[in-house]
Amino acid sequence: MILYGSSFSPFVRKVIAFAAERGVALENKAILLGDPDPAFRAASPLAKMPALVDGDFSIADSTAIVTYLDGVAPGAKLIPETPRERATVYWWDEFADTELFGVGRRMFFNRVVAPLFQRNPAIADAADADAAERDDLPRILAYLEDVVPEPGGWLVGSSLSLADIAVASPFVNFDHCASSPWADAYPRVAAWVRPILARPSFAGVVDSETRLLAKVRGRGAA
Ligand SMILES: N[C@@H](CCC(=O)N[C@@H](CS)C(=O)NCC(=O)O)C(=O)O
Repeated sequence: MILYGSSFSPFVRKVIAFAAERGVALENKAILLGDPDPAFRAASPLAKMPALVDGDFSIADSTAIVTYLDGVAPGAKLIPETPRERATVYWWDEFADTELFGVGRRMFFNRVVAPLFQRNPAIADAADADAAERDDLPRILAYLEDVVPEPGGWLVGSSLSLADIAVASPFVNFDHCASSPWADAYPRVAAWVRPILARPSFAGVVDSETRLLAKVRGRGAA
């Protein structure tokens, strides 16, 4: 299977980690935002990453992709079957894709993507990144601080699920670009999310992102 996208996108990283947890081998074809690659465009009608191609089947949207992977891969599922657990997993997935991503996008785009990857500081709105971190991130992290399980616990049920993977993924972007370490102010969130990001399914991809970012920062642009 081919996965189009850059792992710097929390949506793409979510799919990569999910596939690794489910033992699905993906060939990751790195693309840029709005990439003109015809194969990517054919798989992603809205030109958003990620998109997946599996033989003659293609599908875009991270949630649609992980739902497909969970269905086709043998072994224990990461999206539960029971109505309440399944609904709750999708609620967390939506929380990650909207609330966490919404704030993270303003920080990561303006501090990393525009100035460093796109070499276009003119479109980087530093004030908006600061406002997102100062005014909006605390509300979301304070909510999580109240509801995350004890370290070693899971957001839904008694084992790892899509919920944990989806909510953990945007934290990598916060780590890449937050001006003050969020973990100091939200210790329960940190104690829950750190072990998830240390799992092999996340660790490899996070490490390669961190190394690439250090290189790009070292030379001032991509
Ligand atoms: N709901 C989609 C969102 C995907 C998305 O917004 N991806 C961003 C990158 S983080 C993108 O490709 N944006 C390009 C654009 O909006 O043109 C998903 O879960 O995959």
